[in-house]
Amino acid sequence: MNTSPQFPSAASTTVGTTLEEHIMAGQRGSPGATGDFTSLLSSVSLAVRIIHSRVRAAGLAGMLGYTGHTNVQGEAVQKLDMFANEVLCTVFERSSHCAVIGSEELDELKLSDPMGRYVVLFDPLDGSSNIDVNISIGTIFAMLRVPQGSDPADIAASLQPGRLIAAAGYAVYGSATTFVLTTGHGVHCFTLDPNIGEFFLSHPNMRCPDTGSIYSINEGNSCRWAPPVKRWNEWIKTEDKATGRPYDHRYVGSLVGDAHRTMMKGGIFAYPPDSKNPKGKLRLLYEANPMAFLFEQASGAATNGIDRILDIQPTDVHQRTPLVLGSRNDVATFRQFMLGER
Ligand code: P6P
Repeated sequence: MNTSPQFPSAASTTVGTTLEEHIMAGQRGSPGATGDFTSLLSSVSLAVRIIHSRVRAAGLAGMLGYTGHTNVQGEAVQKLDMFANEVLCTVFERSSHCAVIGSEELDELKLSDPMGRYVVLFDPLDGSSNIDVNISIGTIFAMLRVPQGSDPADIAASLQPGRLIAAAGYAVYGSATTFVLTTGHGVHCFTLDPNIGEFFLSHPNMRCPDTGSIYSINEGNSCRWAPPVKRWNEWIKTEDKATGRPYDHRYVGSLVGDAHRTMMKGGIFAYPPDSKNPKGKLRLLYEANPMAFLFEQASGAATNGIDRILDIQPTDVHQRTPLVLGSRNDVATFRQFMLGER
C-alpha cells in the first residue's frame, strides 16, 4: 500500500531541499518502488537543465529562428523545438525504463525499451512562437505506467485517460527556470540555481486558490466563439464589486506561462473551441492532461468547458481538446455558462 511520502522538512537556511532529495523521499514513501520511476524523474530533471542552458544562450548560439520544417501539427518548427525534442528523447531512451515515447514533435509514438514500464508524453518546447521575443516558454510532460499484461507496441497502452497519470510536470524557462512536479502527492515547485545547476524546493504544496481575479483567454478569437463563451466573456468583464468583477486580463500565449500564473494566483485560463479550431487547439495527451492532473492535485479544476479533462478517453496521440483550467469556482462558473445555467 502506498503511504503518503514524507518529503524533507522545510529547507534549512543554508542548504535547500533539492529535487533529487524530494524525488528520493517520494520513492521511500512507496513500498515496493523499484527506482524506475525515480530514475525517469531524474532524467526529466537532466533534460530540463540542458534545455535551460540552450534556451538561455539561444540568441547568442544562433538557435533562434525556424528550421524550415513543419511538424505533424502543421506548425513551423523552430530550432529550439527540435533541440528540446532530441534531448528529451535521448534521456528517456537511455533510462531503459521508458517503453513508449510520445512527443508533439514526433509524428508517431516511438517504441523505446521493450522492458520499460512507463509511457512518457511531452511537449518539448511549448510556446514556440514566443521564443524569438523572449517571452516564457516551457516543457510539459506526463508519465503513465504500461498497463499490466499489455503490449507497449499496442497504441492502447499509451492512449490512457489522464486520471491514470503517475507523474506530471512542467518547466518554465522564464525570468527564472522553475520545475513544477506532482507524483500524485501534491504539487511542488523547484527553482533552478543556475550557478550550481541544481533545482531547490521553492514552493512546497502549491495550491490553486478556490477563486481568482484574473482571466486568461485569447480575446482575438472572440468573433469565432460560440454564444455561451461570448456571454461568459462579457460577464467576466462586467463591473460587479460583490463578485470582484471585472477580472484582470492576462494572456502571454504560452500555455506554461499562463498556466503557471493561474496556478500561483488563481483565476481561469480558457482555450475554448472556435470556428477555426472546432475541437480546441491544445493537445490532450501532452498539454491538457498533464496540466489537468497538476491543477487537480493543487485543488484546482480542469475541464473541456463541461467535462473533466482527466476522464476523456484518448483516441489519437495528437488529438486536440478545448481546455479550461484554474480555480475550481471559476471553472465551475464557466461550466454553468456552457450548460446554459447562466
Ligand atoms: P494562440 C503555443 O503555440 C500554444 O500551443 C500554447 O502554448 C498556447 O496556450 C496556445 O498555443 C496559444 O495559442 O492561438 O492564442 O496563439
